[in-house]
Formats: sequence, C-alpha cells, structure tokens
Amino acid sequence: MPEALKLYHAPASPNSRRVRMFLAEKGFSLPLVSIDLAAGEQHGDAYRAINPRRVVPTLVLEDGTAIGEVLAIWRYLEEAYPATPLLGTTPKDKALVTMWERRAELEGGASLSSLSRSSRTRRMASRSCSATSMQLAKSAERP
Ligand SMILES: N[C@@H](CCC(=O)N[C@@H](CS)C(=O)NCC(=O)O)C(=O)O
Repeated sequence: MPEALKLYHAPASPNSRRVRMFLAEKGFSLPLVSIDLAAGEQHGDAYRAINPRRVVPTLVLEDGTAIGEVLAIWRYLEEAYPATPLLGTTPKDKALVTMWERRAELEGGASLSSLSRSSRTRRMASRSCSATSMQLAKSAERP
C-alpha cells in the first residue's frame, strides 16, 4: 500500500469511518492523522490549509494534493489501486454503487439531523455529524 498517502480523520466520525472501512475492504492500511473535532481542531489554521471546508476525512497524496469528500476519496483509491474493486466494474454496477452511496449519505445524514431536532438533542442541532453522533452515543448510555 502507498505509504506516501495520509488520511486525516476523526476516530468517531461516520464519514471518516466510511473511508476506513473502504481501506479495510481493500486490504490497505494508511498513516492516519487524528483531528480532534470536539476540541475544534478542524477550525485551526493547520487543518484549514488542508481542507478549507473544515471537515474530515481528507486524503493527502504524495504530491500534497488534498482530496476531500468520501466519494472522491473512494474514487481515487479505487482507480489508483484497482485490485479488489469495490465501486463496481460495469457501467450499471458503478451507477448503482453511486446511487446507494448518495442515498446513504443524504438520507442517513438527514435522519441524523432530524434526530438532532428532538427536544432531547436540540442543543446539538448545530453540531455536525461526528460531534452529534458522539453526544447521542453518550446520551444513549445514560439510564
Ligand atoms: N460530505 C462530506 C461530509 C464530511 C463531514 O461532514 N464530516 C464531519 C464528520 S462525520 C465533520 O468533519 N464535521 C466537522 C465538525 O464536526 O465540525 C464528506 O463526504 O466527506
């Protein structure tokens, strides 16, 4: 596997996990750089220079190119390392994989947002998915 690649991620972030799962299915392990979302590290100058949208994950290539967005990262990894194809090999399968990926992100994210609008989690409504997920997980653990 390409040692020169680096993945900026947050351990509890669902979108980071989607890339880590993809890497695991490919049989790769990459150097991981953790960004502490709860501490706001994504808003610091160092990470903003890598991803101005201030979200994880970001894949950084050997030449310094920073690729954000899970689907774009998947596509890069799939095309650069085509063994064990995960995104389909025919036009139909590629389209279906993309369709389900879009549905999972857009509808999954929307569900999380609507959950965050419930009275119990209203305070978290302005937070993005990772912080919200972590808070929801903690809430669920409480009696
Ligand atoms: N569409 C983006 C979504 C990325 C995203 O929303 N990441 C969340 C973590 S799951 C994040 O970094 N949030 C920043 C924050 O909590 O401030 C992608 O596919 O990468």
